[in-house]
Amino acid sequence: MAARKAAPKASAKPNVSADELMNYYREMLLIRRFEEKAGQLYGMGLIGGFCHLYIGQEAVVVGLEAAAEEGDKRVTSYRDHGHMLACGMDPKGVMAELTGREGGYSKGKGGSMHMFSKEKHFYGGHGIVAAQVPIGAGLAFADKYKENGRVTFTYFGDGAANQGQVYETYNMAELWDLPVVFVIENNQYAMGTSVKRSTKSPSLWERGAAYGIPGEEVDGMDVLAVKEAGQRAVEHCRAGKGPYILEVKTYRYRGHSMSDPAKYRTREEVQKMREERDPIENVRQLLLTGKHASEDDLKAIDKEIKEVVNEAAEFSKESPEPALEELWTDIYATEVPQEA
Ligand SMILES: Cc1ncc(C[n+]2csc(CCOP(=O)(O)OP(=O)(O)O)c2C)c(N)n1
Ligand SMILES: [Mg+2]
Repeated sequence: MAARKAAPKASAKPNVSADELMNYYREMLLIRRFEEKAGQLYGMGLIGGFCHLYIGQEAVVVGLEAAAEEGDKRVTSYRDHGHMLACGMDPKGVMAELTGREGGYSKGKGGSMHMFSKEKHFYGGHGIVAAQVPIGAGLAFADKYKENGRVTFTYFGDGAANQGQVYETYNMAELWDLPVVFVIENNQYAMGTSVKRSTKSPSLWERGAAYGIPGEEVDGMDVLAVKEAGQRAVEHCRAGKGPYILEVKTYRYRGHSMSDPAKYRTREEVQKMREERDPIENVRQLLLTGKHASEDDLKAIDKEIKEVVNEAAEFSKESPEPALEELWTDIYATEVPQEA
């Protein structure tokens, strides 16, 4: 099947209810405030190891989660806090994992890059660039085998898109018509290498054509455009037509991880994105101009969300470090989990 051209962008006056807009606003703001707090805790020495913030990319996961149904799965890279919050994982459990505490999703043994939730069908959190891509196809294979109608969202970056295992996965996923949405979060940089320096062909989604996988480019700073594209992708997968690729054009405001020399782009470039394209500010403007909320309403929401995040930070400080015996648990699976 031939890949098709990018879909038109969402209209300026979107056909969306006030409640829906408000939900997107809250969900994106929760990710932003959570990540700001994680950055602070890192600065205070409370988070060890690596920590990759998602600030700027919030519309990607929030838009795609709006296209997901109960039971759909997701798997992603190390830049994973936003994905966990957007699929409904508890901010307390995520923050406590970041600080390496017993109350964390991996009992404090996994840290920022290695968290999982069977309940929310979140399969990690993977530190090896692109390793999650074949895992995503494997999850989709299981669903196809079980004929349960579920779809797997497999997220990876523009840097990961140059890894060989992505293309082995594309081939098998299309060959077996697996229900997997490949989401390329193109934030324009790998660690410090811009897409322009690493990639000859400017369009990453079009590579799917070589394998017969359709796809499209999406404006990742526009949550409504992401949701619409997500719905097209999910519909394709659920209809049994195999995988679909979404190349979501986004931007990260912070460094690659907490140590980043920031020499590969200008401050002005980052500032321009923040001022002109911020995904949360875009929805804020839609809420205000549509008279769905007042400045005061939005301030109250921000306050509420900051409280949720502060509680998560408190919980993560109070939760004890895992006991030494925990070193010997959760290493091997002794039985295959049975899941619907
Ligand atoms: C196989 C492998 N090679 C290199 C690294 C080091 N590394 C970690 S993140 C990264 C950049 C990946 O960039 P991208 O896929 O665009 O994701 P982003 O960080 O922008 O979300 C690299 C090279 C790694 N973790 N794994
Ligand atoms: Mg990138």
